Amino acid sequence: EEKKRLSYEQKLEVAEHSFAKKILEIAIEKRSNLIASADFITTKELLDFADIVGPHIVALKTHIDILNDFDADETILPLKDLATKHNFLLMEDRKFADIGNTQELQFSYGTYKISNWADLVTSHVIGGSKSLDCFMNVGVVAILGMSSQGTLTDAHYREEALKIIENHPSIIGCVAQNQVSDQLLLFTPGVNLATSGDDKGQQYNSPEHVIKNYGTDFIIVGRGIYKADEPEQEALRYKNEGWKAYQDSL
Ligand code: 5FU
Repeated sequence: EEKKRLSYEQKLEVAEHSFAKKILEIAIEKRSNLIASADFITTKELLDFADIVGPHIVALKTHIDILNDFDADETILPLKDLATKHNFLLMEDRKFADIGNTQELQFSYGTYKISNWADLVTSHVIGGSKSLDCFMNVGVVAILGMSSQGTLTDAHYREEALKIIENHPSIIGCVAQNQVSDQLLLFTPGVNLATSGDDKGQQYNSPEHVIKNYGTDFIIVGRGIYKADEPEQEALRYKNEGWKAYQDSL
């Protein structure tokens, strides 16, 4: 028996965090629950991709530290312009995992100055609740469970992690491969229509599987889209599959 879920409109009514509201509003407006992961090593590829898939996504997920040619003016300024042009959020998948003081430094200083441009950041909660207090003016998406084979995020870890996640005001939701409570937004990576995994431990499910079985709010698709021959067409395919599964599960 598939779980009946809250609609994006219902989640919007109870959402408290401004970035939770923002991503829900974009989902409703675009009729999309798709986040594209843009795991490119050059700025040109990143920007070209963002412009092509931008109309179809609610957020673009980056690993900004894998760019070979990162430059605040050449990378971030045009990326922010594209986010405004196409109305999507910027989600930096930094996966913070340190003490609060260090995370505060990693969030605002160094090469990437994430706090200047990211709307959402991912963070582990392994450092405990107070380690997350440094994330101001950003929506935190906490890592509850990972998609990779052999991950240590087992049931006991997740139970303890949820106590932090459900009680921290900066956390808008979590990354997980399982159902969570209605007040959290659920982001699920490890989504691919063509294959069941890679040779480095990644494990995939279909958009329909995660949305109907876990109640996923936002699917995160990387290689399924950016490695496709026609990324825009493939983005549309995932967007349509994701939206249909969402509507079916209401
Ligand atoms: F937290 C996680 C996780 O549990 N699994 C993931 O795959 C994050 N990810 C990210 O989603 C990962 O770092 C990639 O950026 C992306 C998945 O990419 P793929 O090409 O669709 O496998």
